[in-house]
Amino acid sequence: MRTLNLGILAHVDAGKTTLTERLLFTAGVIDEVGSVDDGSTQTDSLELERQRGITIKSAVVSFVVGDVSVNLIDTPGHPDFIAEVERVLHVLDGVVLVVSAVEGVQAQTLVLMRALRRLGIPTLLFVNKADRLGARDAAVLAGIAERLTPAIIPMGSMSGLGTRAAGFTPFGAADRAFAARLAELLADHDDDLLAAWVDDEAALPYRRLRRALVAQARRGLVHPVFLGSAITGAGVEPLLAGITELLPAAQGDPGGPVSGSVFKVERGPAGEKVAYLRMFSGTVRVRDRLPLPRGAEGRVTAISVFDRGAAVRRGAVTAGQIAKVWGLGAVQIGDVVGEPPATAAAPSFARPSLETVVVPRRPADKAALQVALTQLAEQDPLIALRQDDTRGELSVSLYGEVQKEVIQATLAGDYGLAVAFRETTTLCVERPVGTGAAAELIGTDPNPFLATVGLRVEPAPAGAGVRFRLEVELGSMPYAFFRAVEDTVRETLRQGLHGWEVIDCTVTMTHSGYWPRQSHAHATFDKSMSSTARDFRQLTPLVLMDALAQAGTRVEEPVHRFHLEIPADTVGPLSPVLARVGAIPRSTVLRGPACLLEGEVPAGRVNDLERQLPALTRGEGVLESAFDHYRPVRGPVPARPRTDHDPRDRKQYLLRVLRRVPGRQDVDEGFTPGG
Ligand SMILES: Nc1nc2c(ncn2[C@@H]2O[C@H](COP(=O)(O)OP(=O)(O)OP(=O)(O)O)[C@@H](O)[C@H]2O)c(=O)[nH]1
Ligand SMILES: [Mg+2]
Repeated sequence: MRTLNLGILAHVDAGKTTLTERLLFTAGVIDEVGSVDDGSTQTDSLELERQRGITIKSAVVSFVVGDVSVNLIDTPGHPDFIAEVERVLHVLDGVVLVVSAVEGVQAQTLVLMRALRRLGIPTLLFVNKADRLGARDAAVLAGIAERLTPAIIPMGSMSGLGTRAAGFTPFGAADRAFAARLAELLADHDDDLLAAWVDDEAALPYRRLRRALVAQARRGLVHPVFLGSAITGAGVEPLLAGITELLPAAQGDPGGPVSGSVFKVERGPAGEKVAYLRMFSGTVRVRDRLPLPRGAEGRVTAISVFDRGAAVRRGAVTAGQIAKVWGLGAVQIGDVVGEPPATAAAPSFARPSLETVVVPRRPADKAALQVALTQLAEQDPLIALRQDDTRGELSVSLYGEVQKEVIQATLAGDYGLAVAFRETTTLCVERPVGTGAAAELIGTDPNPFLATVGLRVEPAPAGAGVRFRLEVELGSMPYAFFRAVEDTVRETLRQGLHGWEVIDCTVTMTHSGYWPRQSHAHATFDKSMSSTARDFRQLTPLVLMDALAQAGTRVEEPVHRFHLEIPADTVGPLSPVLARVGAIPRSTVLRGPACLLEGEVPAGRVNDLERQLPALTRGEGVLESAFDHYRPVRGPVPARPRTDHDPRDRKQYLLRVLRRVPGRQDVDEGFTPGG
């Protein structure tokens, strides 16, 4: 039996969870279709999801159609939870991207499709809600072709649009127009087909076209579109058939080396960690010891493989499958188990652009809050828990206000902690503007550490992230020392010259050196003469911040692209508000009584605009926005307080790190940094 790991993606409220329910029903896994509005679906199982009627966490269910075992991952559509989508993208073999027939393509649909195309993930589209009043087919298909991708092919036609009787009829061999559209689309990537088509269009057999469609859809080159309704079930059977026919099965050799990826971590009833592992190659068995990143290891105590609707206890999980795995205490989301999978997990979406301080309502809860937030950060690393030891504050990164409410409700519901938030602030970033280099040599004043580290910092292209390179021989030092330098570089760059995270830069190690352990011939191990990884960890921040200060950085703020639809007569009163929140309209189009405005707005002001919109537009204004880029901050450069001593204040920094070294707790303010 083949396995297909399928993601359901869409903008918020498009009907992903309802469609998931309908697919499970159609495949015979459940006898009754649950409802989001009653809180009775399979995948919105969290208390909070049921209360709010939105998906917050990705959830896995499975079913079998024909000879394919499908693991379906239902994802949240709200932009505040995009991190959940990010984490599942690289474990998917294929995707159904849902678009509402009423609302059409939305900003979030664009964001998702862009990522899917960049990663080359085979994607079918499903135009949902065909039963709802106001459902359109031609206009929505035109919107998809224009805004998402021209490489689409509608797989059937609708009747009774906008009514409960809406029905979908798949095209077949007898539809000449369908065959002609297929030939035209598929010939783009298939020269033989093009030649045959040019030769004699009418003689091209439908079977040949269908074969080419399957091949190209499975490679993500073309995107078949189905239409229907998750509520009434119209079009869902053809979609299900399309999922097995047009999407590729998981590849991978069960006998190969172990390679897997952890895309979700949750806590079981007893607080134990449960890792969701997608296997790309090899087999993992109960009682296996698994190497994890960060030098950690875990011993598998139980495995549940997703199969025919549920996760069932098994002795092993093998290439292509998804399982819940117990026993990996040190596991974190995004961890690679064994060999790294072929598909690199570079981030696909923007990082959070907001930040807020979390304050316990009862001061005595501070320690408990820290434990709770640490656990939440395990499940969602992008909330990037930040502990400011100097001020005794805890802050988290956020995508938006809904995520903030969810964190608050989770802390109250799961941990019994009442919290308040300080004002939400914008998370800026720092980008190096030039090149800087610095080095400290071993045994040379004023370097008090037994290590030589030289680093050069250079700007990298937007979106490149932080890259670490070596200009010294890898064999020149024990690998653990290089590892210590690289890890510390990444850690140090979380707080740049102005306290913001440094992005998009290349750090090159230009000098390295160490003193080896004293050999047995001379004496026993003497710490004062032998380098350790700690020397490298402590020296690296000094060198890196020196180099960074030379390079210089620019503080940039996140900017959203917005799409605003308002009654034309409200443009006047709205304009000054747009100006006040720093929005810059780039285009204005009148469409009947409506006005469409597009432009840029600072991420930190989107919420402001959202709040004022209803009153200014009689409740008719619709705002969509999504992260677009970072732009240099205008006016005074905002600084973010550091959570530790700045390595540029060399003396304070050395005092702090040296006091942690056994035997040196006595160093006082009077010492000289060279000593
Ligand atoms: N009329 C109609 N309503 C639908 C259809 N599909 C979903 N809905 C309704 O649309 C609303 C949102 O549906 P969900 O299935 O929760 O949408 P979702 O995409 O999972 O939403 P998030 O996970 O929060 O992003 C619910 O009220 C559903 O009942 C459909 O085909 N027709
Ligand atoms: Mg949902």
